[in-house]
Amino acid sequence: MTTTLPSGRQFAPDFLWGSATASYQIEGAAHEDGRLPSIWDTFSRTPGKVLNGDTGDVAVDHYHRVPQDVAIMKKLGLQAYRFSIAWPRVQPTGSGEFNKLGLDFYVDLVDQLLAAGIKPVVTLYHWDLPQPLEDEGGWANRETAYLFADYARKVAETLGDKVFLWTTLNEPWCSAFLGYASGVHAPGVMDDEAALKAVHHLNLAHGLAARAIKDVLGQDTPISITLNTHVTRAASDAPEDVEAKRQIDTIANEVFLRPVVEGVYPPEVFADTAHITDWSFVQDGDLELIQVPLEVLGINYYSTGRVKRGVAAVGNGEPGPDGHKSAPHTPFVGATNVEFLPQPGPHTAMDWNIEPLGLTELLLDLSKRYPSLPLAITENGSAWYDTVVDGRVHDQERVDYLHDHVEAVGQAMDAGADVRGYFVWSLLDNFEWAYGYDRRFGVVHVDYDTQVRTIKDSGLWYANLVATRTIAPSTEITPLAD
Ligand code: GCO
Repeated sequence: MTTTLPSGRQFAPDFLWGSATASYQIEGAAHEDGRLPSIWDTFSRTPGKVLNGDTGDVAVDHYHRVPQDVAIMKKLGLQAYRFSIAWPRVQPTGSGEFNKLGLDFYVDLVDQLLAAGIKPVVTLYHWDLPQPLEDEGGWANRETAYLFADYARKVAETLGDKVFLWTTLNEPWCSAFLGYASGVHAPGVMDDEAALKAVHHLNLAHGLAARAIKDVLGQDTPISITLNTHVTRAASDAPEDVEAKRQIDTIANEVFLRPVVEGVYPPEVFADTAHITDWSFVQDGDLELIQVPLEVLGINYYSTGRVKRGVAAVGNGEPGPDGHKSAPHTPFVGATNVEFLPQPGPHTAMDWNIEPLGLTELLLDLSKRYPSLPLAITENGSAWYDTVVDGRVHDQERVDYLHDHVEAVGQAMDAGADVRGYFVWSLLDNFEWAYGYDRRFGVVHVDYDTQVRTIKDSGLWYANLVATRTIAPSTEITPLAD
């Protein structure tokens, strides 16, 4: 891939540059200092669920390498670092007793970040639900939302106002639909009604946790949520293709956006899913609880989709016509006769297409809908098969990808989008969920045998962007100042 967008753009000094990670993907120490299993510990130990049988037992051993990893962030000049708190490390069973060693780990991490001049951006839930809660139904059980708020309250009491921004949930769409509908993520359930209950209880958890944090730290405490808002286009203007897009937008985006920002569910979702549930699990007053003013809406963006009315590519988990492993159930619950089409153009190692201007389109759509709601790119990046050669990683495709997507953000801002920051996914190569360690997203390479970190060319390029606030050509890799 080469770059398709111009270089040279300069960003304002107050635009925030960071990187993002998640607890289960990087920490390791899965059985240490009181941490108990999450649904991802269980899922990754279930044969056939994760490529090569990989687990997060060790990951990239961040739990034991915080000083080293914070030093790398400082070397890259990062202004902020988005990380998640492992609920089963802080409150091992998900309810009752809290674990001081677990809380202390995050107090220390935050203190080290602040000492390095790096703003801590905390995600309270990035998919590692304590297993005992799943044993009681997990996100399909309303009680989990209340327990999440109790956990959020404790973390807020512990970390206090050292946290720059609180993010309640990361990608509730993945938690609900990959976890409870297609089953390709933990907990691996395939039950459409459970998935829709999970949608609602995750939304409720967001609202209850946001209120708990504000109750502890003050009503002006900055709260956010991170959504992987899908960018899906209709294959044609034919009404049936436009309807296919509408169905995907409803179940992938609107069932989170509308309640969180507007306090309502999209009415279409009730008709789309009437054959699955009557939504009686939504109780009076829930939507008022869910709608809490957001400081910023976090957006994770990677690629785009294209749909037409056709035959949904689901099956028995065997490879589908395009060679992809078809999910036994579609995560797009309620969407009928929607077929995802192969996307043209270059693709990453995740087989995701590369379309930077899809990010521009998304940011402009959201800023037009919600003009007074600031946005932040809380994840953007690409996976490639990187190798270390003579102490360097020449990941040109990743540099090209970052170059174009950062420019795409700038173009949205030129057109009026209020974007406050950009977090590259990811700081370190890490456990990529069902793909295990096979796919590398880091701007820093990790040798999984030795845990040696090597800053990739993409990390050097990103560090120069942060330092100069200017998009250099992707062929210009500037060594770090000593
Ligand atoms: C997500 C998660 C990350 C992933 C990244 C690449 O967006 O799915 O937030 O944990 O690792 O996006 O898939």
